Amino acid sequence: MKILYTPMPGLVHRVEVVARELGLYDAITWERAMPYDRPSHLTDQNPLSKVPTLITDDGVALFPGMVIYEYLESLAGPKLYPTKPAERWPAMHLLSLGEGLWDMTVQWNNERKRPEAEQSPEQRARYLAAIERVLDRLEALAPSFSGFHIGHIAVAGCFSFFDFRRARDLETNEFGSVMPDFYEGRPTLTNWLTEVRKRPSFAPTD
Ligand SMILES: N[C@@H](CCC(=O)N[C@@H](CS)C(=O)NCC(=O)O)C(=O)O
Repeated sequence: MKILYTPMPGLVHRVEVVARELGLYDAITWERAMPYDRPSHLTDQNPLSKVPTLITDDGVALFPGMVIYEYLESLAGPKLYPTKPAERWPAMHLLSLGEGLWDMTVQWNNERKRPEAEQSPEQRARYLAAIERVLDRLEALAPSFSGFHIGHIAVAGCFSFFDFRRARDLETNEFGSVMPDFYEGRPTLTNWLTEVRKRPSFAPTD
């Protein structure tokens, strides 16, 4: 099977963490695709031109990330999706928060990448407010986090992108603004992140 994705130095993608946790990383051909360039090797498989996209050995293209995680779990699990209802649905709640956080961050980032005259400050503020609300919810939930499951990967994986993006903003100022420090004022979440990201599966590939 193959996964089309966008490797970046120092950034670990959630789909990579899932593949490592399930022992499938080496069974996958990892192929670079830049979604905003709409390359045909990506759009032929996923007309939305989004990464990650997985192509099974039978030639079925799977996306978005949540479907890929479930597919990988079906091959090598059960491991990352709790099976008892009392644990499963809170884990799914975290997965939804983590995926939504990612999507909202991508939208915020895309908005600030547009030429300044075309940007909508209201829209940017709406995205940012949603991001902050999700993070506040995660801070409130963090004391109850236990074990390690797909919801935790979805949440912690966002912070790999936050670290990457904020460091790059501070270094290059390429979009004329700096991503906020999303750790600030969220000590419980920060402590949990520090621990969970010690897992070998969160180490960047390069
Ligand atoms: N929720 C989606 C998020 C994927 C996503 O936003 N990917 C971005 C790159 S970080 C992308 O492909 N953007 C291209 C576009 O939106 O046109 C998933 O899990 O697959």
